[in-house]
Amino acid sequence: MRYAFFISDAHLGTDAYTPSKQRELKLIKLLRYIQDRYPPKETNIILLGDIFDFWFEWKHSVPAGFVRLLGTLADLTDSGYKTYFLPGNHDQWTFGYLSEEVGIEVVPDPWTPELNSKKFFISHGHKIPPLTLSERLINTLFESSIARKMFKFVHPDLGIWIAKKWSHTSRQNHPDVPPRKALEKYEKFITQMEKRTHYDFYLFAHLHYPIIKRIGNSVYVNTGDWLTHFSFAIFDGNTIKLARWED
Ligand SMILES: [Mn+2]
Repeated sequence: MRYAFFISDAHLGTDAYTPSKQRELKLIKLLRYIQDRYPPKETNIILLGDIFDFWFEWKHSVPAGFVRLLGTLADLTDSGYKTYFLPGNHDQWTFGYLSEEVGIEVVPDPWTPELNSKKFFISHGHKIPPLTLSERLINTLFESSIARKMFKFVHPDLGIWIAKKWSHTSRQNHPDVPPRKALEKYEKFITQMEKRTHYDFYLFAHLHYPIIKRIGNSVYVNTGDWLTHFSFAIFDGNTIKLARWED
């Protein structure tokens, strides 16, 4: 496996910034670009979380929309591209639909694969310590299997309405300026981690701010977002670069 593309934080389903449909079509252009130029057997597509502003799978129902993206991803997986989905804090409720229907492999957070003999530490970022008490409570609630079971009993129309209310509040916490404190927190985390285990590349999302920076012998990358930056990271088998989709 030689190439990898890292994409995050499209928050599809919200029309904040650029309308969702426009951003979805732009994302599909990137996926078609990959399909046209990169060989399936050697290319990974890694979705690093919050691709959807809200995703939840009921037993016989999934949120309406995103058919073009899901169809394109299914086409990619059918033609041999390895596609991974690392859930973010907005779309961690996938219980088999994305893997069985779309062919995407759902991976845990953090995920530490080896690609072309390089070691990767990949995380959405919302669980990187230290966390405030409210962050810890919300992470525990969202990961709770009892809460998930209970939410399945909520009618999808009501459930998605509640989720959108929450998501709106949550997005107000994402400023458009460099989130300096959070970036520093991730850097500290990397420095601590490197004392125990070495990873060549640390990939994070969640902050909606693209960044690439050398820390000691590692490279720290934040993929940015598909809301305003339309940024993504490319691993060419050896090094990693940030890029921006322009059109
Ligand atoms: Mn997030």
